[in-house]
Amino acid sequence: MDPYTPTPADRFTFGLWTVGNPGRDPFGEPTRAPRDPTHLVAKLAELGAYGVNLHDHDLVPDGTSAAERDRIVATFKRALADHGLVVPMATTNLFTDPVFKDGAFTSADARVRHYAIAKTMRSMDLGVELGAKTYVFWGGREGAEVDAGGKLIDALSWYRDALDYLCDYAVSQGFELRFALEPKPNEPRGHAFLPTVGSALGFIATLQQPGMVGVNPEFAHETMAGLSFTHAIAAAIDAGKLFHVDLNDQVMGRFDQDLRFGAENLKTAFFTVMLLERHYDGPRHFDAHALRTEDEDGVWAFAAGCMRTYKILAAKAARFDADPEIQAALAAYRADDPELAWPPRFASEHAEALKARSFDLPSLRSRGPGLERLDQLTVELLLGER
Ligand code: GLT
Ligand code: MN
Ligand code: MN
Repeated sequence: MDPYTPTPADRFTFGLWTVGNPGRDPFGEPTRAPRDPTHLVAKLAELGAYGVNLHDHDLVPDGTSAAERDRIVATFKRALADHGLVVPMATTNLFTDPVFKDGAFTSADARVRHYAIAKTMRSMDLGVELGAKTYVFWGGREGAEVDAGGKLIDALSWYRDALDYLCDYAVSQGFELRFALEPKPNEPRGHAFLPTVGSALGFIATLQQPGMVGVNPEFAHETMAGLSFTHAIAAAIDAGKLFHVDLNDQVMGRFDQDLRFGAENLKTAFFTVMLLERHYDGPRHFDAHALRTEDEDGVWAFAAGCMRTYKILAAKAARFDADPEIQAALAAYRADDPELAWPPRFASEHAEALKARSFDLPSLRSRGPGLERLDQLTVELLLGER
C-alpha cells in the first residue's frame, strides 16, 4: 500500500465548513452546490480521515425546531457510525448572524453578549452529544474598526467574563471539554481582539480556570499577522497550551486564504509537522477549503492533498532525524562545555564565579555555527535529493 495513504490512525480531521465550502467570497456567489453533511462524512471516511468538526449552524441551522434538530442530529450520528468517523471538536458560529455584527462576547450591547453565551451553551450541548472533547472559540466578530466606541478594555473583560461563565457551565454539566481559543489578527473585523497566539496565551492566564483553556493556532492567521506559524505553535507547546491545531496555508499579507496545507510555505509546513509529530498527540485538523475555481472533484483532490502532504512531510521529518550528516551538523551547532552545566543553578558563589569567569570572546565571536550548510541539507532533503 502507498505509505502516504491516510488512515484513521493518522487522526486527520476536517470541518464540515471546509469540505462543504461552496466557494462564496465577498465579491462572488457560490461556485459549488451545498452538500449534505452525511455526504461529506461518507466522502471523508472514504479518503481515510478520522473525524469531522462542526459549528452548531453547519449541522442545525439557527431557528430549527427542537424536533427537527433531534432528527437532524440522529441522522448525522447514524452517518458517523456507519462510516466510522468521530467528532473530536465542536465550535459555535458567532459570526454569520447579523446580530453579531459588532461582536458576540464583546458586543457593546449586553443583550447580544447574553445571547452569545446562550447560543454557545446550546452548541456545547450539541458538541458533547456528538462526542467532542475540544471546544474552539474563534472570535470572528470580536473586534473593532472604531476605537471612539471606547470599549477596548471593556471588551477584554467581557470576553473574560463570558469564558469564565462557560467554563463554569461545562464543569456544572460534567462535560469533559477543553476550550481552545483561535486567534486571528483581522478579517472580518478591521482589528480583532486577541490577534495572535501570544496575546491569547497571555489572556488565558487571566481566566478563572486557566487549566481548562488553551489555544487553537491557525497557520493562515499567524501568517496574516506576519508571524511564523512554527514559532507560534512552539510557544503554545512550551506553555502546555496546544489543545488543537488548524492546518492550512497562506500568502503573507493577503486576505485569509485557507489554502491547501503545504500549498504555499512548504518549509514552514515541514517544521510545523516536525514539531507536531514530536510534541502533539491531538487531531490534525485541516481548516482549509478548495479554491473557488474547483468543482466537487477538486474539493476531494484538495482534501486528499492536505493529508498526503502532511504524511510526506512526516516521513521527511523522520528522515531528517535519521540523516547522519544532518545530525552531525546539528550536534556541531549546539555547543556545550563540560565545565558549564546547564541550567545554571543560582547560588551567590556561583554568581560571583560566573561574573569573574573569563570567556574566550574572540573565538565565540568568530565561530561559524554551520547554519547555511544545515539549511541547505534540509532543502535538499525536502527536494528529494537526500
Ligand atoms: C471560519 C474561520 C476559521 C475558524 C472556524 C471555526 S470558522 O471558517 O475562518 O478559521 O477556525 O469557527
Ligand atoms: Mn483561516
Ligand atoms: Mn481556523
